[in-house]
Amino acid sequence: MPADHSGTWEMVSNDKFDDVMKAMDIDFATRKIGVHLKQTKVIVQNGDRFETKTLSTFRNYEVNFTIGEEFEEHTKGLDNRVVKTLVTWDGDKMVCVQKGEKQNRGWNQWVEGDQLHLEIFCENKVCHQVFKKKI
Ligand code: VLZ
Repeated sequence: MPADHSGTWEMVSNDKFDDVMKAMDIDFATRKIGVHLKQTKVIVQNGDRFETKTLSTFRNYEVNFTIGEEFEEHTKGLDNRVVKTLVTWDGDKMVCVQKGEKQNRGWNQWVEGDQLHLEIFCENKVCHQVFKKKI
């Protein structure tokens, strides 16, 4: 049984998101707004199939994937690149590798109690986001 990431999760902290946006070459104006957003993560999990939405007042980001199946991801509204994405399980941790122009790009996501943790990395920068499960 894989870990259960499903639910609606509300952001409680977002450490070094600006650094990661900068590493992705996201422009100053977008970063100024982006860094203050309270993101909401909506995850629907059906076995190995995931539908995810990251929502905010400024921009939404949607990505759907199946564990173990590489796909082409368009990071629309984020840094607008095309990457080859693969998500796998490392125990209860979800590990995502995004191959493309940027080195060491991807994210790790795991659940601790009623919190969802997400590390987003790009080049030598790491952002740590924490979300709390909405009841
Ligand atoms: O997360 O890929 O949870 O499956 C941020 C949008 C989206 C709002 C971040 C800010 C995407 C826009 C992170 C300002 C530029 C991501 C996955 C794991 C989704």
